[in-house]
Amino acid sequence: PPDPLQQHFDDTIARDHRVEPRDWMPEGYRRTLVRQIAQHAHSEIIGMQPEGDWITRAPSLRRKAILFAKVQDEAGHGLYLYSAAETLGADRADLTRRLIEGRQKYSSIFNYPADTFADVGVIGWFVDGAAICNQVPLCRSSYGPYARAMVRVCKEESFHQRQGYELLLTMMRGTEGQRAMVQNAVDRWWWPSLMMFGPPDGDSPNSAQSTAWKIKRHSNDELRQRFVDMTVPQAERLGVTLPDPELRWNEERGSHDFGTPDWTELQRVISGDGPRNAERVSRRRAAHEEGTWVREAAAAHAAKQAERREE
Ligand code: FAQ
Repeated sequence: PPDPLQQHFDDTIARDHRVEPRDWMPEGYRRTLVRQIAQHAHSEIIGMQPEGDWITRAPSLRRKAILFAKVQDEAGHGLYLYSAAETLGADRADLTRRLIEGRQKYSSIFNYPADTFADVGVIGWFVDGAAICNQVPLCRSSYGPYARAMVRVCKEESFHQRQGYELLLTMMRGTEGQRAMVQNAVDRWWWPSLMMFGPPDGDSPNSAQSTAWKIKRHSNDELRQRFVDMTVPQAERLGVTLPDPELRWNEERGSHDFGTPDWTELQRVISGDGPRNAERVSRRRAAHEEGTWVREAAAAHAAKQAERREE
């Protein structure tokens, strides 16, 4: 006879209803979600570093205030996502330990350096733009707490994307040197941004199952295509060239054809050998260790409060 719990879960997925924390779920579903949500949370937190490097060097008070707010938002997204992982029984301290011991992944994109202030703009435009393409469909992901978190996160990401693009528009109206700085940042971030969507579909071991469970709603290549189609007209408006000689409009497909990212580079960066992997993780570890006293103080305070309530 069919297992009634499994049957209920299958029906929930088939009807496009949401799976909630108290519902029974297959162990593989839980494991996949913890994996993806934890990687996503780690990406937000590690992702504070490349732009965070520019907070003290922002060229004006206005740019500094914007950048500060943006980087703080990323921290908020990370904490929000760790909470979503906790609804699946994951332990936040354990997830952090896995990150700083190099046992859990975070997005490849944050292992590249932000060399100039134009990088801040390009990160907003490309990296937040790619994050939006990837995350808007996750608002309809089958797991309730993750889907709901994505709604709020996407709203903030779209502000992030606009601040980046606006920064670049301003630089493009500036000096020859500033325009060159923007083009240089575009050249360095374009291919790594395309890699954010993951390996090509034929080489994506998790896709079939995650799609069947409606965690993923579109394939890695579909979302990559959507990002390219969205970004090309923005590049034209801005007056920069995307560094891909194969990039052209395909009338028949109603989409852009584009070149192939260097997939060996993605594998290398994911496996720890990118330009900034060691620095990103060691800074995360140092911040965690320096924050020990804060966590201890907060725990002591909470214990005292609980004791008082009992009295
Ligand atoms: N980097 O079978 P698939 C942000 C791994 S946005 C590193 O295709 P899946 C906002 C993958 O985990 C960035 N690893 O896997 C922000 C898997 O390894 P595993 C974060 C990658 O899960 C902006 C293996 O390769 N966004 O933070 C990458 O079905 C600006 C095989 O791949 C998310 O995490 C990569 N690029 O699809 C913050 C979105 N690609 O776990 C600050 C949620 C693949 O089996 C500043 N995640 N891998 O050992 C997802 O949508 C999916 O997990 C994918 C990968 C699409 C990333």
